[in-house]
Amino acid sequence: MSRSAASRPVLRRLFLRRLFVVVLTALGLVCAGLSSGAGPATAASAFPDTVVPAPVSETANGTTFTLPAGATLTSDDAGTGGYLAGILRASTGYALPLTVGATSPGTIALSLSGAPATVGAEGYQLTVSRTGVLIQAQQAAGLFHGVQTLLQLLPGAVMSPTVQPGPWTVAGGTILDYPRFGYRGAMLDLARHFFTVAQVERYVDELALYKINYLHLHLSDDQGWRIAINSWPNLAVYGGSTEVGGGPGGYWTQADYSAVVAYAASRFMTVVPEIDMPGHTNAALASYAPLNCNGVAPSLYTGTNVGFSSLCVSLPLTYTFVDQVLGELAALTPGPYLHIGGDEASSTSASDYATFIGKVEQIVTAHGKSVMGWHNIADAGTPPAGAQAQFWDTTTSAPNLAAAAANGTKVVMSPANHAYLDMKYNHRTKLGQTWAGLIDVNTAYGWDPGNYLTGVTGSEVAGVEGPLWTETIVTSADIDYMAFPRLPALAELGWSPWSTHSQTAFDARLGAQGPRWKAMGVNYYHSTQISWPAGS
Ligand code: TNX
Repeated sequence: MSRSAASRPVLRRLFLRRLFVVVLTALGLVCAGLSSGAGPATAASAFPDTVVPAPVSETANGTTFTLPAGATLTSDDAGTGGYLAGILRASTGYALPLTVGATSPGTIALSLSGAPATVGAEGYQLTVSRTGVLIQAQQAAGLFHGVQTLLQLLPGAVMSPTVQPGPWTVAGGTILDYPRFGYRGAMLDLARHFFTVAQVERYVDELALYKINYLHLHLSDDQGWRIAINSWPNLAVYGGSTEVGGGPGGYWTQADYSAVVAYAASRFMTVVPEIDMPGHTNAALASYAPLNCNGVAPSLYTGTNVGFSSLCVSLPLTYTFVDQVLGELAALTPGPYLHIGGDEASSTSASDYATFIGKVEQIVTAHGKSVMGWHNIADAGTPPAGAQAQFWDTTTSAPNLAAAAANGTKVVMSPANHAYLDMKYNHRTKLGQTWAGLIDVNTAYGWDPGNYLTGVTGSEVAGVEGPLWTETIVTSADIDYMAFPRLPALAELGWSPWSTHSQTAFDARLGAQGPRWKAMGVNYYHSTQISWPAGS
């Protein structure tokens, strides 16, 4: 018997075995598809479940793409191309030359043509083939969000600022994605503790990873005034000179503020500045005696009580003050909203409150901006057209807000017992407060912003926002600890269709962020509700 004849049965057996495996695999894929029964999402199980917020639809194609050392980048948007190149060059060590507006696509191509109309202003389509990656969008914001998804499909080490070994492999397939809500915000309180431009830009970079598109800055409160106002210089110089606990405080110049606005814009994030009124105004009242009804300036305040201060509603100077402050802020702010606060005005009578809020709303409108305020502004009647009211309470009903919503006011959802990033995770959490409850990941994720408040329908909801009040928050490490991992939970509620909502699937996707935060040096809370990959 020749050697080849002897090996023939072996070959046949091998062939049959391989055929068997192929058939089984195909059957498995079909069954997975049938059992999930959800159209394009059926192949999602074959895509690694690592993306937060969950995309609208994913279809795996069974191939993989590995970034070669000689890869090139092309982008129709210079800023977003440069952003991606910066991250990839740092961690891969590859040259990754970037061409802006090239006619033929690079290995990774960001293109403003050919995206399906369904992606809208912020969505994108991402296609990973064996040879490259194509992100298509209608607008640059969509390219930026597609880039975030691509980064989350790559190994977590891609977020490292230093060169890592790779390989840089991505599962092949197509993702089609766009947001459920147009407003996906995060708020930082600069008043209780002061934060520098660099600290806020760091937070902006972290928020951008989760497709947050509004940055709300709480710029004034009882304990500090944080933005220079040329017509009222003592506000910043004196009113900004301390903070909770009596530290030195600080303030931003107008150039500082503009730098943050521009930096946020480079991450497709719109700044919403807040001047909280008529309560939460001790720093302003301390800076200018004539703003007080009795003409006497109170002392600066470094405690954490709320509800003791009020602008003087009957004083004409109050409205000159508001007009000049909001006028300067409006001129510095390209975004559509000025946030006028309006919360916890317990030292202002109900009728004074209504008078004051009504006048301030007109001032905002006169400066060409739309009103945003805490939901209490609805107690003063329906705000002007284009307004947004931000729900912050722990109830599920707010009748005046529902009435305003029925009259056209949009609602931003920040229920304190789910969305407040300054609540403790559990009783052992050193930072934070407990008045709205303890909020671990499951509580942060377990609610539906579009179906939460009695009498407020999904179409009346503009979106979500995670406020981070800073009575107990002092450093960037503190910010990280309170925002991560809860902020991504809120970001997913704001972006992903409710049909993708699943605590178990979310927990797995969230766990996949651990190695990214580790690579970036984000000081996140290792919630015991999540199984974090070893070493993260
Ligand atoms: C309530 S909720 C506040 C803030 C505090 C926060 C602390 C709201 C609109 N106002 O003044 O900083 O609680 O959690």
